[in-house]
Amino acid sequence: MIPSEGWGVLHLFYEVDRDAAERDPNAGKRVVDAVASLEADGHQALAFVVLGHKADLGFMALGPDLARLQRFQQELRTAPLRPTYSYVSLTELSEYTSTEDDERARLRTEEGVEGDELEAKLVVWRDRMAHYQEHRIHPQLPRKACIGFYPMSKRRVAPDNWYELAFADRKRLMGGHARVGRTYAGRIVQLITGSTGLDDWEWGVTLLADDPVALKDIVMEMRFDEVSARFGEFGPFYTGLVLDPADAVARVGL
Ligand code: 76R
Repeated sequence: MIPSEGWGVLHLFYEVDRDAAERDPNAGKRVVDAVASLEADGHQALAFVVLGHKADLGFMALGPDLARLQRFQQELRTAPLRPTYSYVSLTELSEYTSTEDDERARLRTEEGVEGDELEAKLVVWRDRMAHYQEHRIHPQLPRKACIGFYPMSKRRVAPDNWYELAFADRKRLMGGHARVGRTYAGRIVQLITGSTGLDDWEWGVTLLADDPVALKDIVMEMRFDEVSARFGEFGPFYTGLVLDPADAVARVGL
């Protein structure tokens, strides 16, 4: 089941059924094999141990085929794992990304560039955007030490109903958001995946960082940004340590 645009994304959280795990010494290997076989089929997965009692173990799995992702989910169900939470989303392009006209206007007003120089800068810009968009829709998950995941929505309660704002206002507000975000380049890799109509919130936010302080800082700073301050509504937050799958299952007693 291949969506017409974007990849499927599953965030899966489990607690270990200790009694069943004791009777099933091969369970850890089956989980590790399930991850390896998913990856061999052209999908990606991150395994992580979860801090706090919301879960023991988590996986973020993504790739082109929803049926293949469901098979992975089903393979994990044969292990002594009790599901505690899950989230379903698709990678997507943003409707607020700068257009060529936006960039042309920015180059004129902010950089004072015209003519051939402007056209040359636009060629570079187009190439960078093509890469950027490709990465957004078909992300390659980097390996970072920490993962944060939470679902969120935009508020729909008057007078702060995001969906009643004009496109130009939403775009301006998202521009401010992106400016804050870009100051975290190098510290944070973010994946915003769309789940409107697919799961209980509108987006899944996945943050990857080597330093957990970066997870805390970015969310804190964004709370002061108008989009999050006025319109952000948040679900549960999960924080995990990303490990090789074999280490992750061993750490939780599988
Ligand atoms: O097109 C782009 O990706 C560039 C601009 C951009 C958009 C459109 C962007 C940049 N984001 C966009 C969309 Mn984001 N983002 C979040 C959160 O905790 C919170 O308050 C919010 C959770 C974080 C931490 C974050 C980080 N972003 C979105 C959307 C969809 C909105 C819509 O369509 O209505 C959501 C829900 C969302 C939420 N954002 C960035 C970041 C960072 C770090 C960046 C800079 C990325 C970069 O330039 O590489």
